[in-house]
Amino acid sequence: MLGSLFALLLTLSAACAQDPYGSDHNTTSIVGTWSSGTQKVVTGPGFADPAQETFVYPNATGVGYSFSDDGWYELARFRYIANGSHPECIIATVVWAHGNYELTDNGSIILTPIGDGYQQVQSPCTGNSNFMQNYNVTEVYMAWRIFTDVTFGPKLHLFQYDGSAVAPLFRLSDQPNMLPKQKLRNKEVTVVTTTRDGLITTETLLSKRKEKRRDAEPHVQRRGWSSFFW
Ligand SMILES: *[C@@H]1O[C@H](CO)[C@@H](O)[C@H](O)[C@H]1NC(C)=O
Ligand SMILES: *[C@@H]1O[C@H](CO)[C@@H](O)[C@H](O)[C@H]1NC(C)=O
Ligand SMILES: *[C@@H]1O[C@H](CO)[C@@H](O)[C@H](O)[C@H]1NC(C)=O
Ligand SMILES: *[C@@H]1O[C@H](CO)[C@@H](O)[C@H](O)[C@H]1NC(C)=O
Ligand SMILES: CC(=O)N[C@H]1CO[C@H](CO)[C@@H](O)[C@@H]1O
Repeated sequence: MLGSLFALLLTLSAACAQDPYGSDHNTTSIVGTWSSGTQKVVTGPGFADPAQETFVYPNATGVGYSFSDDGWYELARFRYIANGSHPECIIATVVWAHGNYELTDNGSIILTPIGDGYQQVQSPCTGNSNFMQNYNVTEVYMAWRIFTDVTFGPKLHLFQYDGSAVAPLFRLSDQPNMLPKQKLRNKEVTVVTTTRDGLITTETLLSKRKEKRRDAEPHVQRRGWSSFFW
């Protein structure tokens, strides 16, 4: 179904070079707060505290975006990456980032982070099973469309360059739910690179300090992998 939707989009964009979006698009502005699936992953203070490099884990996986009317975006994502041959080695990642977005003339959307994003990785089958990384990935989508779902209202689709679609995003609010639009984590002074068990990671000093504290105080419980399954 998404495939035919996408074919339709391509036809539309080819047909109207002047209007890369097409007439069915634009039922509403992209400005607001959007979330996929069960809509549990939402940007803003309820998800990430960049200064402390912490996350409040949502109750379900998914992705959330907010877009402001002055070109700012925020990303929140919580997902599992399956391992076919070793199901017990499923990897969980939680990501927060923000920065500037651009709606280009050819209909694509470019999300450029400002460099203070971070990611927590829970990887039960590697020696370093729970670590924090810097996350500064530019996202480019070749097209975006907003349709109106009869049940859920405005629905945002982001299309990747390989033609696949990101899970549809439902609008939670026409206002963006965002942390302050400025650098919230000083990654320059905190970066340290380490290699463990063949895994090259860029860990932050803050997360290392937390590890040390945990080692020094055995009564402080380290958040384990098992706490990520409800
Ligand atoms: C997850 O669900 C529990 C129980 O419904 C609730 O108390 C908690 O606030 C939820 N957590 C988040 C991050 O939404
Ligand atoms: C659309 O424009 C952006 C920036 O100008 C560029 O990066 C991207 O490759 C273009 N996409 C296509 C399909 O030409
Ligand atoms: C983050 O990525 C953007 C876009 O590639 C780049 O301009 C910026 O310098 C990067 N910031 C850091 C701190 O690496
Ligand atoms: C699956 O897990 C095994 C055991 O840790 C690992 O060797 C392998 O690289 C993993 N495969 C993928 C695709 O991540
Ligand atoms: C009503 C509305 O939101 N219109 C928007 C349609 O899309 C263009 C291109 O993104 C925007 O500039 C309009 O504001």
